[in-house]
Amino acid sequence: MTSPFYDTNEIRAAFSAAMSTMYRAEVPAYGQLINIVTEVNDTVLGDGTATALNLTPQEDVDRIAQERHGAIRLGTAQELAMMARVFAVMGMYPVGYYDLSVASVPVHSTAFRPVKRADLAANPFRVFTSLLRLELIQDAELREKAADVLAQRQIFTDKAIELTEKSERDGGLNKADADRFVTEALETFRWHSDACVDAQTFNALINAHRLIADVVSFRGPHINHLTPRVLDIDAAQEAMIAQNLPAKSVVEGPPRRNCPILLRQTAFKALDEQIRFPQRNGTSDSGKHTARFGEIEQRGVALTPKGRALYDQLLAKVRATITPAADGSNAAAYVAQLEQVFTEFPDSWREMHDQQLAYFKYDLADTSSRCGADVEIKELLDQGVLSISPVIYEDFLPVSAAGIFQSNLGDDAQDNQQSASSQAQFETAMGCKAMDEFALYAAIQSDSLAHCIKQLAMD
Ligand code: OOG
Ligand code: NI
Repeated sequence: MTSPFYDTNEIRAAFSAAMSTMYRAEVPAYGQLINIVTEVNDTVLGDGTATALNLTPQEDVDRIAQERHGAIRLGTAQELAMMARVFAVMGMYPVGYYDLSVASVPVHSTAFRPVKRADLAANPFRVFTSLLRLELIQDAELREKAADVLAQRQIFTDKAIELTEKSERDGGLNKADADRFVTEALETFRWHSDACVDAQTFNALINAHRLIADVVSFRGPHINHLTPRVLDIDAAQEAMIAQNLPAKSVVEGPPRRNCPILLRQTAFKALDEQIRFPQRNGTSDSGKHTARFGEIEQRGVALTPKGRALYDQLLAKVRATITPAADGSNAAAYVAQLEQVFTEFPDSWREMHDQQLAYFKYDLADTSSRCGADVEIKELLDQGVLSISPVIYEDFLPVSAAGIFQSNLGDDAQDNQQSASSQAQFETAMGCKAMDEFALYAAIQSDSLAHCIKQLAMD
């Protein structure tokens, strides 16, 4: 029997496409970035360099042109809880927990994304979603004012809420409702140039922390960037610079490698945008805000806890000797140090596999082979019976995210002392638990192996 409901993967794909169209119209430089990425990806896929990446054609390659992530920052627990329900309608669930207070950014975050292999292959759209920690505003009066402003806003349309409830009640939405849902949900992410606080409050919030002003001063959590996936981020970075986009001075994450790991990211800096403040006599003051930027990323293999520990250890070792200066003055020295230190991280798929540093999908390369269940996997790989391809990393990196936040808050971002938050507090606010990313990757790996073993054992 076919389902009466529209596929959640289709809803997510439609939403992601609608968001891209909206953002392209709002931030023209994003369109420029998409063109750069498309060109670089076409080159890489066309000239054979992609072979080394060992991508799975029906999964990684097919989805690449539509692939992107976005980010929003929410103000209250209620907003986060409702947002989780809205994302669930599109088959997106919270994965992972990121405490950004370690980088003096007063938020904690999760990423909403599809979790199953087939759903990721259909469309991997993700939204990095942060919740403001208002308790970090030290001035009690300003803190109350901010809480009041947030309490008065409704970031979801009535229809978006109604359709979310309908989907929860019925177990899905039909095509017409799904189309309407996408249009209504999009409203939450739209940019509003009219601030909902006066200029004086805005400036007080900016002084407390630029991020607090960004969250509290507007009617909704405007999408602050949308990030396409590129297969060669260094080529894309060069093209950005050549086209005068204000690119960040270094690429965040691991160095360039033959076999990419985790996530490398770069961005162009936030744009100055004209905003208007309401005044009592009905006129308005104008001002400026920097909120929205463009970002690109190159994704590599997902690491196991062991691989991730090695990555964290090597990155910490680099950063103990040199951290990238905001003005880019030591960029070359930083990259040299990064490359040197990361020579310790094996750079072949097979080594990473054998040392259990990363997750892989197994495929039956020789479908005529048969064998018992007791054969070693390494032996089957050596014999060419099995082949491996990387499970792509679908999540984010806290040090990189902090770098992205900071480069877009202005280089004068305050260095406040902040108390650490906790995943439990975040989950209480959200009303559900965040899934463990490692468990999801491990399941993709073991399912693919089980599938191969079953075929091998068949007579
Ligand atoms: C989110 C920054 C994090 C990433 O790619 O690491 C992020 C934000 O600025 O709201 O998107
Ligand atoms: Ni991002």
